[in-house]
Amino acid sequence: MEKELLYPLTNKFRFDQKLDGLWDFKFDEGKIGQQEKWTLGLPEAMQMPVPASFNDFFTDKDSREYTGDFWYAKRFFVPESLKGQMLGLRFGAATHRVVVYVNGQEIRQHEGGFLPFTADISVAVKFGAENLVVLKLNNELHRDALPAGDTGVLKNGKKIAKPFFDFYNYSGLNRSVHLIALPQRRITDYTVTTALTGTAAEVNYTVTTNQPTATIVVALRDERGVEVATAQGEHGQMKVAQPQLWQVRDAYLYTIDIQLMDDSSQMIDEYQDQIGLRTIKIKGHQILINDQPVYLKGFGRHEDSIYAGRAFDLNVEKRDFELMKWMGANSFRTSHYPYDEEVYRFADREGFLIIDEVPAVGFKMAAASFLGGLDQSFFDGNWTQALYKKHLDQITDMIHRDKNHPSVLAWSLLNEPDTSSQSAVPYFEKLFKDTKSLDPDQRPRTFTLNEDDTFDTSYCKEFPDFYLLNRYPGWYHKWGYEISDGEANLREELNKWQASAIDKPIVFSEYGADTQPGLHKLPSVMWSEEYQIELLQMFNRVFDSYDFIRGEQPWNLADFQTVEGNMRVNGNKKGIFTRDRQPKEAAFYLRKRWLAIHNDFKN
Ligand code: CKX
Repeated sequence: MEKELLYPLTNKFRFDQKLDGLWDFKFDEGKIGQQEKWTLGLPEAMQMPVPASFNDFFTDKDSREYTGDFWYAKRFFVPESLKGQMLGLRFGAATHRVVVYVNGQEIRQHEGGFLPFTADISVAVKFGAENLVVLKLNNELHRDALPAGDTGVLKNGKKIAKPFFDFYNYSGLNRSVHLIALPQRRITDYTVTTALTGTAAEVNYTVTTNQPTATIVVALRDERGVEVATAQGEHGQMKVAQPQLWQVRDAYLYTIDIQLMDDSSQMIDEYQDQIGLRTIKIKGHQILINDQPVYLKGFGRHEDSIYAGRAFDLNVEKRDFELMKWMGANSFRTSHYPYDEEVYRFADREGFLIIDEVPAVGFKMAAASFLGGLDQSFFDGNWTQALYKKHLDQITDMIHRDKNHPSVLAWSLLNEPDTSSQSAVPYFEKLFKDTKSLDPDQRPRTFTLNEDDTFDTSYCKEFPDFYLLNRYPGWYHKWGYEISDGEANLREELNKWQASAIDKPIVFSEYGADTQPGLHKLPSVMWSEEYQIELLQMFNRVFDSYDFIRGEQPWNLADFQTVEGNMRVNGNKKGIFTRDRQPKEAAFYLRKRWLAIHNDFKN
């Protein structure tokens, strides 16, 4: 059960109940919890909402910045009627590592704060009775963990998170916790891929179960509920004549219904999901969806909002989708970690393309310069072996979790790693080799190239199937009145890509200017609303001059929280929208551009 990541649902065979709400919560600065038997309940606990990051609720800084161990606990009732089922607790995310105890018994450990995991609690659970789940979390940052950073200690003994990345280390149970019950004999996973043949679509599927002798029956139904294809067996193909394809911003979803039958043809499990029929290819410098070229317009985003930090909030998500639709966007990157599963379900429904990113961020010592600069190659460090294992684990889980979403266009395996030294090459060689066959849909794999990793300096240009460039002329260099030199330098680099033998698309996955909403200046000055527009105009001029640029995703959809620093005024202000999701002037400019650019722009 612990490797199963199917999204929970309730039906005749399966049970899903969210345990969201108020949980007990306690910091454990002195690391006394274990010894004082907090595994049996938290003494004098405070109340903490779940899902939420704990940080921004507090009014004192020691609590907000707390780094170390902290505990959550909740009592929950397990009905007698679930007896005989496999009982589990499924955590959407726990930052960054956790030990799970049920009724005092240790059940499992997990590391990785942005992906779900299930604890099989069958051995400890009491039926028809109240149970207690206690969690010991830890939010420290390390160089051999994702996302990468250090944990420092102040002279007063308090720990401090020192991220090598530019988003706040929001911590806690940021996503829902589910109590699930599954049949003992069950479907454990499924995969679908699509091939297009003339006017038909072939849906190739694989179903895995823990019952090798059971019969698997699969059906596909259209949006009216009409059955369009069926098949039997653990692998197979369903042919859909005249399919309604999943198209960018024009989604169509079929329901896949998987049934498991025992020897006497009795149904023993059923799983249903929504899938889209579409293909993805990279051909020359084109990104093709259903063999049609698509130009990406969208954003780098964050899961970030006031009060609850990095918590998944359906309301914020709904607003973000409405904003993206209003802007004329068709895509986004889950910078810099896999998002809550509901995000992908939204995107499936709305026809958005997702570049799905693993939290391999901060793999660059210079990124620590936000905090004081450590100039050595990240991949020369003695931590890379331990890190690699966690990195591969998290890519594996991300692909396992998200592989059936029609919205997922590509896998971003790292953000802004240091690739301008030879020592990165073995790590990348291994990473791209080990991840090659993880996705049955063989989606393109990529990573973002930071400013310092240019056409001339990056040693890892051979690896991605297409390129994501993060570039900041006009902001981090050649800023203000010098922006014209920034444009010239950018063109110089792009001319080199163009003149090279490389024939792959480039998507600009980050560029932007921090902007204080309401600050106006004529002529413009950095931080003003006018300057943000001028910077976007400069980039757009450049994008429109090169055919191989096949997408633009400015940084960021909305302002977001970061660590404190002399480069940040209460967070990163490169949002096209404010943190409370209202437009800056740039939104109106960009909207006009994007509404005039169709999905097939440049073809
Ligand atoms: N790229 C020079 C990664 C993002 C940051 C963005 C920024 C950087 C820029 C790297 O996570 O927020 O500084 O605005």
